[in-house]
Amino acid sequence: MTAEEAARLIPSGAAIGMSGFTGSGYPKAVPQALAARIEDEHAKGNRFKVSIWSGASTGPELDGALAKADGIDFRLPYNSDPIARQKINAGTMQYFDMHLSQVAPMAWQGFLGKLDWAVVEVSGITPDGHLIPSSSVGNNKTWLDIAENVILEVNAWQSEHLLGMHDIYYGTALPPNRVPIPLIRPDQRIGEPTFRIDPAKVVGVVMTDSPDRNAPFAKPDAVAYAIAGQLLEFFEHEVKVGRLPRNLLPLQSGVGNVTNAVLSGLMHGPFDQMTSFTEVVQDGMIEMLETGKLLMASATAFSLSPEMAHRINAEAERFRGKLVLRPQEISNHPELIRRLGCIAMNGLIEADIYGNVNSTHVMGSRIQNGIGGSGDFARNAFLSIFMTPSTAKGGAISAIVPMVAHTDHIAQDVHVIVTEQGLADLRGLSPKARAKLVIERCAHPDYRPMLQDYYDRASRSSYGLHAPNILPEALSWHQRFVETGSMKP
Ligand code: 0RQ
Repeated sequence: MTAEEAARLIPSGAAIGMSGFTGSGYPKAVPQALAARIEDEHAKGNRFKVSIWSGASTGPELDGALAKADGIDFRLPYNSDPIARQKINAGTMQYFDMHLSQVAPMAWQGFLGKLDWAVVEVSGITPDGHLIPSSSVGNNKTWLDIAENVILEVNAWQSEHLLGMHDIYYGTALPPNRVPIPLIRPDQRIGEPTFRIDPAKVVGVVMTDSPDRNAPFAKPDAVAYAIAGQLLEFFEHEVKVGRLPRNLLPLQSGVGNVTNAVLSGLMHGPFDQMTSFTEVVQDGMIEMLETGKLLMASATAFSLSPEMAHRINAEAERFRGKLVLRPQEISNHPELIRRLGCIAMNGLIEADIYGNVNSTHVMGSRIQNGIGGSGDFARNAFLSIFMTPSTAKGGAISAIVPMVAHTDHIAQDVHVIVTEQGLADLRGLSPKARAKLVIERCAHPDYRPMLQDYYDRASRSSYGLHAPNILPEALSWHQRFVETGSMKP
């Protein structure tokens, strides 16, 4: 059927499980047709809103179009769309930001309510009625299993040679019937190459031919390279003292400028035969696969530049043995991250002198994206690293503050903090020892004396001297930014 016919089937108030993860594998036609329908209904004075559940961020044709139409009442679990972000922060869209590994189990547990519809992009349908996943897996298995009605978008832009790259594991169960997940190596396949689907639930199939939202990567700047340099030196040191093997441990890397610079550093560094157990495969990883630096990568989605996406589509067959795409409850599963001993590398908004990290809320109240998989990995990794430029907004904001205005990752889950200024290895240190290192190594010189002064005065007057703080002053830097546009006095 056409996308418009499919969109006409979905009523206002529906909860819809959409495919899609970091700009890949999301449906492109039905959400836009639904947004147009919502705009029509609103023009007639009728209320029309839906709830959107996804894998992670999607694209402008989905979150962007529906948010612009004021059509989203409730959204989970991760968003990076600027229009949706603006609506969430204006208080007109409800948003439930949650750990990505927990979405599927929570959906089965019924905590999220009933899922009425699934709209899922696939790259094909096999003659025996199985679905060939496209460029992300995300929560699709769960949406297809639990939704009452299913609409499929079959996207001809996605390569048919993706068949065989995915590993869809059907062995998860709820307590008390949960059993260990039999994965002990990142390259292992424990599931099936396709999704199962009850054909009776499929009420529509829409053909599309549209590319994923593949944004070009910004070339890493000097700050990103400085951070990457610090980190590579640290890895070499850890190998030398015998705390990491020569080929490191399975790498998890967040997306963005800085992590891309780290990947590019690893590409030219001394480590070989590395593996990756992560959430998204970016350009840097594909380049490392090509040179053999990286043996394989396991993830739940691609997040590629347009050129690289084109290449993967053209050469999917060649990469099939080296890439595994899994459901996000498996790619981000705490049990597997702990067992494999991943090295987690994620970005942050701000960290405090004691090592607590805020990944999500600017000035404690305005959501940037969401926690994504950072919590799944940080808590369970062998080594949990957070990286950031030491300042934001042209120096008006210090990324190192006396107290974070929102906490996503408690100090226990933050082993190492790296900025372009330096690296602080916080493992095994008391709060006071952590503060000394974070101020000395990570803070920008413009803010270092201010932090030292705060810490010195707190050490004299704090209610307790385990993690000294001056409560009325701890968040005053944030308040100053809100009032004056700068954290500087
Ligand atoms: O805003 O675009 O308006 O200029 O935040 O910051 O420096 O470009 O860094 O792209 O690596 O994002 C934490 C947001 C960092 C990301 C975060 C503003 C800054 C800019 C982006 P502008 P940068 P990055 C698994 C891991 C959570 C999810 C996660 C993230 C924008 O890493 O979403 O880790 N993490 N997933 O100006 C005010 C500060 C700021 C600040 C940065 N202190 N105050 N604004 N910004 N620091 C991977 C996946 O989930 C796929």
